[in-house]
Amino acid sequence: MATQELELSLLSRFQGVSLGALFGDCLGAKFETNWSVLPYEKVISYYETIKDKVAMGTPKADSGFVHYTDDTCMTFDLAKSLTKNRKYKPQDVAKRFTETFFASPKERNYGRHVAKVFSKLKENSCRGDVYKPASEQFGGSGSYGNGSAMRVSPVALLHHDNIIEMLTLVVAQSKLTHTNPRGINGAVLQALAIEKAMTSGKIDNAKIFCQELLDQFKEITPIKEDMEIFENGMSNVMELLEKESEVTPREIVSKLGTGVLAIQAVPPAIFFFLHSLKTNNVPTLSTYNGMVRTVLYATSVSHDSDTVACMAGAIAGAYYGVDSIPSEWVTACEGSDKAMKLANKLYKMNENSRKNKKS
Ligand code: F2R
Ligand code: MG
Ligand code: MG
Repeated sequence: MATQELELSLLSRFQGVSLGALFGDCLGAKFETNWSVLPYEKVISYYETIKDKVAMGTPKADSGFVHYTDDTCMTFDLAKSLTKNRKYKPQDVAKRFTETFFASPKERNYGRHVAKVFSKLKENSCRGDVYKPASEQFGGSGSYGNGSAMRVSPVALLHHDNIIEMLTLVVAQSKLTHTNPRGINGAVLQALAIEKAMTSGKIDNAKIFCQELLDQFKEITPIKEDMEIFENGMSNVMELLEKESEVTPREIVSKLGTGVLAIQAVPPAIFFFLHSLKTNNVPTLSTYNGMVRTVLYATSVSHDSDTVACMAGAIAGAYYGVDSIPSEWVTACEGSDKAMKLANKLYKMNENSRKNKKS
């Protein structure tokens, strides 16, 4: 990795998280409904076509023509609520989630069951106990889908450098839609992965990064039920990382999942980021930088391509910074201006709280 990548400003990393998540969601969205491993060439061809379209100025790309999905809708809603209110207001987040869902219930491809949460919230005008509808999902066991992990990046940014506050908010915002411990812990692990990538210098050993992340997760997560499932998932990530370039897409899918559940999505996102650190681990992708390798890799191999690429993109953005995202793709993605503005606001808020902590 080039030296400049090790000397990134914190602001570049914040913007990288926000735009990396958006880039992953927008690129992966095209293939989400395929639910199969795709040849790398198919995803590369789509990626290059979009770049060419922007370079040629067609179609008009001012507001973005590659559309985002529920992953970004919910990320924006959460980020907007946190930045506007300057604190977590559950009723306001619930209201934003619900209003955005009902503005386009089909087009953004929300999870099949989470719609019930929004309907119940709407019935009560997002007043009273806004956590109740989520707690009633799946006969009271709550959702363990990947939906609370896919939107968690603003929380990692707001509370960068303050893990306790970060995890308190990760858990609270998860419970608005996902109350099952596996759903919540997916979000905890994703937030910790973003923070670790953001605070890392050059990562020389992917397995050590993974082991340290798992150790921190086990020690610090406030949700102690069903931990083994994530321990197993992360152990499988480490096993695959040991194999270096030999690992096949089919092995990844059978060992890790890459699907709609939190346990099938967060460990794979971490794997795609870590396995892409070395330029030649996936030879077909070796002409691209680390950020692009990560997102193309996650998109090609994942069943839930938009969501795993969104999460992998956020982690990669924390590590490589915003300049690693191709400018044509920033232009092409719907919402890139908004993602940038929200990252800047979260950066300011975080900077202020770090200053206040010191004084
Ligand atoms: N779901 C999609 N895309 C597919 C398009 C669906 C289409 N609208 C359709 O109706 O066919 N994309 C988005 O959903 C994922 C995030 O989902 P989220 O927010 O976690 O939703 P949900 O509904 O809570 O959970 C998803 C599925 O997980 C299974 N599941 C969860 N908890 C369960 C439990 N306790 N017991 C059994 N199953 C459980 C269910 O199959 C849920 O449907 C992202 O991919 C996002 O992009
Ligand atoms: Mg989606
Ligand atoms: Mg998805």
